[in-house]
Amino acid sequence: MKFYYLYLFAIASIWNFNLTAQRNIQSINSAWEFSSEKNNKTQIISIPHTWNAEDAFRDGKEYFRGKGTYKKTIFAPQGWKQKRIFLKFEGSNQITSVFVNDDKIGEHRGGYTGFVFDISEALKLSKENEIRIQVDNTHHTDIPPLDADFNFYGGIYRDLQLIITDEIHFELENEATGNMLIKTPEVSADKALVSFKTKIVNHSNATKNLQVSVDIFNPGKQKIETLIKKIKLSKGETKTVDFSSKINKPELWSPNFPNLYEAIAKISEESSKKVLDEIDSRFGLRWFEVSTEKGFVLNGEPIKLIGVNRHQDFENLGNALPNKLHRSDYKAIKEMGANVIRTAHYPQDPEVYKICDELGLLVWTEVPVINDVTDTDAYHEVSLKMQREQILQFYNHPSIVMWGLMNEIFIRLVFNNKMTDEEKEAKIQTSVELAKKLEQETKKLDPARLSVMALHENELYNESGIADIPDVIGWNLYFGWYSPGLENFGAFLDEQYRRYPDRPLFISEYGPGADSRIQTDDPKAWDYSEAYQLKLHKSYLNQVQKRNFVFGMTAWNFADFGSSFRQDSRPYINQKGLVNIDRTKKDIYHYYQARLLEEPFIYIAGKNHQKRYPKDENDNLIITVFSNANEVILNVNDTEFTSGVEDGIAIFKLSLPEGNHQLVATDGWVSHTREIQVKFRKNLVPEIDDNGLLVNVGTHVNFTDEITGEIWISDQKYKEGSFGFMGGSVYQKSSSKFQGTASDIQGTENDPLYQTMREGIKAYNFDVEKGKYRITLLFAEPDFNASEENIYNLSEAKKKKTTGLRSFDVKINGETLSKDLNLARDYGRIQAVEISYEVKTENKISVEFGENSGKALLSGIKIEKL
Ligand code: GCB
Repeated sequence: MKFYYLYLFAIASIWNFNLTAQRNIQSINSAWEFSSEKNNKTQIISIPHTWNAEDAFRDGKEYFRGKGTYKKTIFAPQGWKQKRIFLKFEGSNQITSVFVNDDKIGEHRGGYTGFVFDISEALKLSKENEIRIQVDNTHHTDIPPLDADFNFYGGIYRDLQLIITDEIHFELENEATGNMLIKTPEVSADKALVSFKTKIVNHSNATKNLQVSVDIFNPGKQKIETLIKKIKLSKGETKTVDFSSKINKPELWSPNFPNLYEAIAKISEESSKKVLDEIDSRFGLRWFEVSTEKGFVLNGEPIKLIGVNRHQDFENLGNALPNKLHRSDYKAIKEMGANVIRTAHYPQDPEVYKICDELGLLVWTEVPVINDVTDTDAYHEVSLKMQREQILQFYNHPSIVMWGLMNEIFIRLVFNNKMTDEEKEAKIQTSVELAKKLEQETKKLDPARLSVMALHENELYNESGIADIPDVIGWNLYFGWYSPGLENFGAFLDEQYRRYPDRPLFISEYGPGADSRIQTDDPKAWDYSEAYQLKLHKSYLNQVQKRNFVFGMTAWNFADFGSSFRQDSRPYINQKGLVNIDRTKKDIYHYYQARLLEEPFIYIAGKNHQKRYPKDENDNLIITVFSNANEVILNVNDTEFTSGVEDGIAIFKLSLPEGNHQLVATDGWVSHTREIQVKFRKNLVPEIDDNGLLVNVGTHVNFTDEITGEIWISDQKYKEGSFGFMGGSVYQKSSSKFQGTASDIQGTENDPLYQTMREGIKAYNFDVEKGKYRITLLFAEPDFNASEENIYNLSEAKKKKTTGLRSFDVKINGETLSKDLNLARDYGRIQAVEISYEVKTENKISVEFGENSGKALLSGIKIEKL
């Protein structure tokens, strides 16, 4: 037994020796005691962590913004005596203060970049030390973002590391957090000039003779050069050590060939050659330019940039994601065929830039200066610091081609009718000033990449001169959504080009909200159907493809994301994603594959539209196939149909009998299969059973209840022998939005079912046969202007006036079953109300609505045979 212990000890010391030769980087994510101002009961949590993963989706705007405290003790061994100990944060939102044994070590402002604290002096050796980290995500007028359409989840939401170095080490404490800067001032197919800048620190008590070296490895991992310098470093001194190298016939980096070189820098004792510290970084060699004539040109080849924005949050996790999920998002983006991404409105996890380098995705990354600016030196300073941190920390990534300065900085101002003209002018001035400073800082640190700014559709950006500041402009354009007319998109671009012929343009955002539960073959703006999402994206892609002066586009957004004040068809979620917040794919994701992938691709749209309800055998149903071939064959129950493909879409209009059908689409190379079920509307009433017939009243879309799997089919007008409404009109809060009301309907997950309705309805009829039935009526009182403050609902369309309370009677086959039903009074506004009645009939059911005051309304009706 004794021998065994000795043996272990021997292994441990050898291992220790190896570790102490270089820096020791450990994650320190596990088992923190967490409490907050809101809930001071201590919980044990692991980092990445946010305290808003649930309440931002439950409490909306009221999600908790305040202070949270993380605590743990660490034992500092005597062996750390001649070491330096650092805490490295990859990101923590948004003011982070670190205390060791109650000594405040420092504070960092800003939630999206990394930072490092040196805790060496505060640690007590051979003792337990308390590390206390206080994080505060309270709204702060001096820290961007001030306001935005995403959640500001609080907490240490990215990895945390403990780094133990020798007393002589590469500097970690500054804004670059220890990154060696690798610049490529000149790259061509023949040669690349590369420079390496490191900073070394001597924390010991003596002057040291050191050797600093950089080993360069090619993409095949072979060492191609070692650069060496001898440096004398006095005690307490920090020195910059630069190297440069020329690489002949470089293996260039591009989306198709993401070749990565690697540099490993070491500090060694000059005499013994003992390695004291080591850092490494990958880098890539590429060059690019952009112009209105040629668009974006990478390594001499024009390349249209097409991709997505990506927010960093996820279902049930908020922003606290393991790296694996960052990776899987970017893999899915690459598999979609994208070649560019925009990191939405802020720098993302360091893992993100690594994976973009590896996969070959070009990157626009920006600081969270969004919607509004505070006119204080402190606000300007934090913004500039964020940009410095972003650039210095991510400098070496060849994927990054654009540094974003700000997003839609005038949007608050334009929609603010409480500000005076002078106040607005002052706001414009401070925004322009800040943009200039950010541009200057960006160019000072990195003259080689493009600076960019995202604008919303407003002339003020041109008038104020702010659009002239960066190298290129990104327009966030929502024609066909917030502004009317898909075709107005191209017209807007042409007008900009006519006025600013030398200004390369990028479409930094576009897209409508879409909900996988909502399906139709007759899409309309704001119906949240997947079909409308397809219509809009197809139109934008076509319009951009035609225009060289538009060098790229990024759809808004890769995934649905949390936005606490939103009241779309899923409350508190912005639904413009190509995939859902849980990353299940919407049809549109596959459409991009058909448009962008080079290898054969085929996909039958309608994963969530498998049950179809044509009127009868003469009514065609539409099967949409996405493909990048010229022609597609669709096999339906062993009969073949052929269709040409236009803009990635083949449309088949089929009249199929009732029942299940297997569809197999192929282009001769690849194939895709889908099952669909057909049921004629004309048979719904005659064949009604205990599963019932469910109608989504007041709308042209079908809605699937995700919990029960039931489909509420689109509404229809009553005709003898069938079913449908009589009288009234579709309720729309805004005339251009086929959405009903945008309010979050209380007491249900099926918001869209209740949001759309028929107002002034006189009756709903079913020509059933004799029997006993249950009739269920769904209602919601919509007259509550909950969403009118939503600045993102930019449409000028006038909102309907509140019509006040309403009261009506419900009669079934002449018998009054609910008298004086007053939804607001009896149940509350925007509340899901469901009332069922059991009735017997000889041959017909007629549900009549007798208005006492105001207009009757109905959101849904279900009839079951008992
Ligand atoms: C925008 C904003 C973005 C929003 C988006 C939307 O223009 O830049 O942050 O999320 O519109 O969906 O309204």
